[in-house]
Amino acid sequence: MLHCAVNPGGPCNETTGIVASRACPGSSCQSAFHTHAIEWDRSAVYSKGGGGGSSGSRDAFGAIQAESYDAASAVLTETCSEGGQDVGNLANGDWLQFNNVDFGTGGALDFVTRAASGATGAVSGLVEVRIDSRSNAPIGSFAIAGTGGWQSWQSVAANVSAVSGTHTVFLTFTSGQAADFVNINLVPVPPLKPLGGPPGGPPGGPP
Ligand SMILES: [Ca+2]
Repeated sequence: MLHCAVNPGGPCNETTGIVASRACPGSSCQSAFHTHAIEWDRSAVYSKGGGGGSSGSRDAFGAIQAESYDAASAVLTETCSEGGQDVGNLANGDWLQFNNVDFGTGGALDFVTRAASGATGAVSGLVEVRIDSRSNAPIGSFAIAGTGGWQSWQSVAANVSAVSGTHTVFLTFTSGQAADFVNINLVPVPPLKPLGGPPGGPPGGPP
């Protein structure tokens, strides 16, 4: 019988506990501590929520929910004050992967991300946009420091170099400090538009 976490309820269904009971050899079960073995499959990668991914292609000119990532480092998803969820616990070395993002016929773009940061003091960091591989050079980036809170959202723009066609998009997070420095809600925020183009202008529209 396994007991854990909180009482009552919780993942171990307290006070009942989970897993079948068995006789305790040599002593009364409630008279002493017992040794248990737990098998933990470390070949699988788990994340807390999110990671639902998407089937088919994503429109780079529509809103991509940050929490819809296809793969990620150790991050969490949480309730977002703007509705839905956001991705938090983003610190140096973290990353989010979005598969099959269709940039259409291309052109340089204002890539606007909805971000918040409760970072304080000297904590800040860089959010970089990379295409096809996390080890490729970034095509654009923006720096962010505290916005006044982890749910104080701002639209932050990065100018990204010309991209066309369908790509895997990575957001990578770098900072000189170990602390979490940013939460992400939407990436990008529509309208993703040609550099210098009219707000809401169509992709490839006149500058
Ligand atoms: Ca979201």
